[in-house]
Amino acid sequence: METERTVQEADDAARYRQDGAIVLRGVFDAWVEPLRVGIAALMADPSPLERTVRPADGSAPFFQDLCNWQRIPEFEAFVHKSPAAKIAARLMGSRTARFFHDHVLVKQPGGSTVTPWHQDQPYYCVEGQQSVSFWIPLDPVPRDVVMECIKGSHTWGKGFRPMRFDGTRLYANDDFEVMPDIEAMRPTLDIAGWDMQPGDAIAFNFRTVHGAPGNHSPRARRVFSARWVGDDAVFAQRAGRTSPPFPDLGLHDGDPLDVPIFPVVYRS
Ligand SMILES: O=C(O)CCC(=O)C(=O)O
Repeated sequence: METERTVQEADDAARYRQDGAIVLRGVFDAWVEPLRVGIAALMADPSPLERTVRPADGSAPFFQDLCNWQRIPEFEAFVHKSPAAKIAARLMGSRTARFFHDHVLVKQPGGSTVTPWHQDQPYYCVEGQQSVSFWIPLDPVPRDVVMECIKGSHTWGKGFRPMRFDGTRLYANDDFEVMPDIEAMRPTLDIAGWDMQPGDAIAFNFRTVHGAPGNHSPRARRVFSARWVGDDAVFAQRAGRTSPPFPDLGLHDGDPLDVPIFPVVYRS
């Protein structure tokens, strides 16, 4: 039994490094209820980083908030006590797993907001190959509503221009490439997406190109996303305020991400 699990884990890690996105079934089952409680508390008292998109067509909003793990006890418990850090280290092939930040994304039923195709790394003040986000749904999410990931896109060797979800540029000037028309390229790409149950997770690299449709289902799509980096993570000075912003780190381009706000939670 133990051997079977070890083989499965090694297989997950190999596929993760090859595809840049995999699904993990049931790994956070025990955390579904606590994370639901945490999200309810957050939505009742959002942070200054909250940004809710209200679609022009009057359909339901897309609530987002970031970096709340230090004030929402259920999120803090997830960071320190769930298996996430250990799984992250294994998938990244890293000795350590350092927590980067949490992100809550709630698409209310019927909301038309599409999450545009993007890579996360250019939004962040971090560079490195070893990274993973766990996209953890707290409601059942069918394949036609779920976030999709382009397999292998983390190895394209490209950084795509970060855009705000309202279509404006995140940095006034930057050297990033414009994201190509992924929908037009769809037939030529290997795009992964899964039917998801609460407690499953999509694990994906910060360089993996991903996006999500609007929530045309009759139920909310509550997601808790937990983002981790590995041994090779360094601070990246971007051309403007990153998302999320970390204005007072006192780090320079290329410095290890070694500050208390990004704690090492797992070390093998
Ligand atoms: O949930 C979504 O709509 C998008 C999620 C996403 O872009 C992310 O977690 O990086």
